[in-house]
Amino acid sequence: MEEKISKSIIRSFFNKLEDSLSLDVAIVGAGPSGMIAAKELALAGKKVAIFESKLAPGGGVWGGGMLFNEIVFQENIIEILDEYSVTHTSAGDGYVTADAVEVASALIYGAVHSGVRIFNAVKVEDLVMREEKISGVVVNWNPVLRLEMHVDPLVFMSQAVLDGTGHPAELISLASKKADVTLDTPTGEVMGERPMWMENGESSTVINTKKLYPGLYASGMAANNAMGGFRMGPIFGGMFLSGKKAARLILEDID
Ligand code: 48F
Repeated sequence: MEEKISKSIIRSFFNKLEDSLSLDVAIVGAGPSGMIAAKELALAGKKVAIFESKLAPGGGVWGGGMLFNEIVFQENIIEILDEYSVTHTSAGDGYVTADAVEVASALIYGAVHSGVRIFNAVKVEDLVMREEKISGVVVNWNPVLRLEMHVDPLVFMSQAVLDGTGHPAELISLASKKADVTLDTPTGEVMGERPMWMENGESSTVINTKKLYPGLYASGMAANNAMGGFRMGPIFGGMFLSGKKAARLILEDID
């Protein structure tokens, strides 16, 4: 019995792992924008994996505003909440609230149920670059990195890589600093996130969602950081629309 249980886990995990070594899309970060994009891409028939450094996918959704676990959406994205069967309550003036835990779990289930593989506790520590194109991600167990163990990583190749790492825009920064690439931003470099301005941040998140270098795309707060957009706090419509746009852009390129 004990052997059977362990063998079953090892076999099915390694099948999943081996089958993900060559991906259509590698998404870094299981925040709302990354998970929305992942589901869209998987439903379009693409092989998609999300690499999430934390144990629990969901990014900044779980905690709501200052740990009050409710989040706000604009009424114009109710259609997407309905697509995920998330309950919402009118807050007036064109806004609705939703339970942050319900939203996070719906996004996770929506992605995995559509065929996305989520590798959790796995951190992307570097990018693969081939002939002026980002071609994959370099990963390691997050606990290994946190303990600063000297352990070499493994590599997953991918036609497209989406930086959904949120505020730090880790991959875009890495591409700019380490690979010395010129990004498709006004300065060619990471512009840096600006302070809070909710309406502006919400709309700019969607506008800033783009391909920044061949093979490398940004969504959510990573896109705002790269392009110098404003932050917006616990309102999430822009993140959802950013994920949808990122998926559309990637599909146009890799289809
Ligand atoms: O920050 P996050 O939720 O991404 P997002 O889609 O959404 C932003 C909102 O949550 C919020 C906001 C809303 O208005 O401003 O902040 O932009 O999720 C990013 C995820 O990426 C993971 C991180 O743990 C989080 O779950 N992550 C960050 N760096 C890495 C990573 C990395 N190098 N490798 C793997 N995962």
